[in-house]
Amino acid sequence: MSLLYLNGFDEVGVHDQSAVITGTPTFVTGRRTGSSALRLTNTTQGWQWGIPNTQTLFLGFSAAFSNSPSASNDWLRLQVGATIHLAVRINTSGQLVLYRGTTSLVTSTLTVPIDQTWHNIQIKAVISGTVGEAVIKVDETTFVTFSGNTSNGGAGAYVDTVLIRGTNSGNWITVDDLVILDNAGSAPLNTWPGDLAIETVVPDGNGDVSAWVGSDGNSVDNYQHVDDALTAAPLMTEYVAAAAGAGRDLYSMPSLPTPTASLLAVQPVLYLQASDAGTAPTIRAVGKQAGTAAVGSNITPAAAVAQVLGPIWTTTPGGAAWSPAAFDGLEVGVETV
Ligand SMILES: [Ca+2]
Ligand SMILES: [Ca+2]
Ligand SMILES: [Ca+2]
Ligand SMILES: [Ca+2]
Repeated sequence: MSLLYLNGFDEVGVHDQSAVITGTPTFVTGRRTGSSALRLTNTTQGWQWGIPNTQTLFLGFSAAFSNSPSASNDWLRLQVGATIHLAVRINTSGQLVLYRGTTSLVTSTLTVPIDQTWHNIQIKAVISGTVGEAVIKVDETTFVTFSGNTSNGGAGAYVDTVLIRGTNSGNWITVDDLVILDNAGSAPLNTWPGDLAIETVVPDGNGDVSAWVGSDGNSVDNYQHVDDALTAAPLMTEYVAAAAGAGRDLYSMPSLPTPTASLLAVQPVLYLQASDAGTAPTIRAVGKQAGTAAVGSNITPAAAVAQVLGPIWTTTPGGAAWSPAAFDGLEVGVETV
């Protein structure tokens, strides 16, 4: 792996089922027009991801801090199970404080503006009892550097859980455009991610194949049932459906909102539900571009509607680097087998 996780927090009210959410975070206007972001307003509100065991980790996101964050509470944790290897706090001056468990390691001299505006934050962590490392950059400037023991209590020398949470009642942290990488694979997705944007787009037309049946009872213009902005439940007033063996349903995708940007990866996001009590068919996400298809791993939909993250495609189905033009030619969809 290289890019382990990404989230643009654009899907208001529905969340990837791999995340553990505590409290009731809210969604607010994100960094870009039409985008949303995650807001955490106290320590009871948290958003936690499980990732593969990772010793060298890069984390990138943008954050905005409101008035008076509490230096008493972690707002970021890198954990193995419930053990906190590294944590970050921020005081009311905007100084970042790096912790190993509850032991303070470094307090930054520089300060993050507590000004409710976006700042890009990047973190490198190497978990080790002897040769560990932690670096925090804010808006590309290094704020914190630490070398030594980053492994709390001798627990596994890796991270399997990333948690972001609020620090203080009523004083929010807002997070957007979050990526988690390791140092495997090839550049640029094996190192500092830089300031990335995660755009959420929906289908804009029919693809090559329309083998599923839409909620209007036919297979004409199926894309119209999967083209709605992901803003509110219920999710299944419009849908496409299929039994086992139906084959593919593919949809064309729009041009990206920022066509001059470099495109690093694409991830399909599915909302799935087994519609009756029988054995649900196996579903796979499909991407097709320039005549070549990439197929994700098997998914068994649950009885309750759930957001399921598809594969992270770091190349086109044909193995080429992504470009905005390549994305414009992509068809995304599903198949049953
Ligand atoms: Ca967003
Ligand atoms: Ca139709
Ligand atoms: Ca629609
Ligand atoms: Ca297109």
